Amino acid sequence: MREKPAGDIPASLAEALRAAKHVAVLTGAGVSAESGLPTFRDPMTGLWAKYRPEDLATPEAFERDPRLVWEWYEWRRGLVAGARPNPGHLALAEMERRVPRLSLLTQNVDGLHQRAGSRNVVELHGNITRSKCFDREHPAESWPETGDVPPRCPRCGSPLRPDVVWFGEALPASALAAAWDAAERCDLFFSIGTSGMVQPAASLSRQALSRGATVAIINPDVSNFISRSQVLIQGPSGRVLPALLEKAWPESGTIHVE
Ligand code: BV8
Repeated sequence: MREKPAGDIPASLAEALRAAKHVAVLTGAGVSAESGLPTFRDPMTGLWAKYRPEDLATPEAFERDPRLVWEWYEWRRGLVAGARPNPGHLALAEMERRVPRLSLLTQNVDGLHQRAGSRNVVELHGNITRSKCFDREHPAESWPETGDVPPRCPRCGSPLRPDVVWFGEALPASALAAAWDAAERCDLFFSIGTSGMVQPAASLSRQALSRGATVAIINPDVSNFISRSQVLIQGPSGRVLPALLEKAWPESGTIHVE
């Protein structure tokens, strides 16, 4: 296991980034932690303290109590609206501008990568700021305020839900195909801010490794990534990623990601 404290970026990784033809990056909730958004590992607080995300983020939970699930997402949408991209998001957008090709595969549903300027973003689990109806998946950008909670689909009247992938639901086929393709073709794969617990996203780094890519893990907690074949960098992505860019492109001076 090659564990590196934050800020101590292996020169070999910086060189691999400079030389990379196709970089794939898998991000998880940890990348948005420094934007103030709770991760799934964080205990839920306040009104939601007695619930576990995996118990609310399911079609069964919505069918059982649509109001509760809709209100949980409304609370989260409020947090997302008040959040801003952090230096980790901005560094990934800068990285995309510096390498020939970068595929950003995110498990996050907060849209902060796009707001940071990343362009080639694959949303594996959807996006919390979009809504659709439960029965027919009609996209809904606006709806009449009738007092219904959840509101009703303007086209078919079925209850609206967030446009995210719940546990037990299939990922969007095009997103999953793009993610597998990136994992197979990339020469450098980063897994950043994810506990690697949720499938099928968690299998992408193994796929990259099996195809001979260099795999680097960036996480303050690298304990469950014991592996001889991965580069482990222990630290918060908001600090490690800007340091990595500065090490890879020192000639560019301080890369401003504030
Ligand atoms: C599927 C959207 C099949 C919703 C999410 C039984 C039945 C069905 C399926 C299953 C089953 N058993 C298992 C499964 C598979 C299941 C699964 O993996 N379950 C887990 C719990 C075992 N997967 C699924 O159900 C998937 N679908 O399998 O479909 C299928 C096929 C055909 C037809 C029908 C079905 C769907 C999974 C997607 C679920 N939706 N999100 C919402 O957001 O509300 S998942 C959600 O949780 C997130 O998107 C994310 O992916 C996941 C949490 O993971 P992380 O992002 O890693 O976050 P986490 O909190 O875990 O970790 C944070 C990390 O950050 C930590 O490591 C921490 O150390 C680090 N960190 C903290 N601070 C920082 C940091 N890192 C860097 N910097 C910092 N500052």
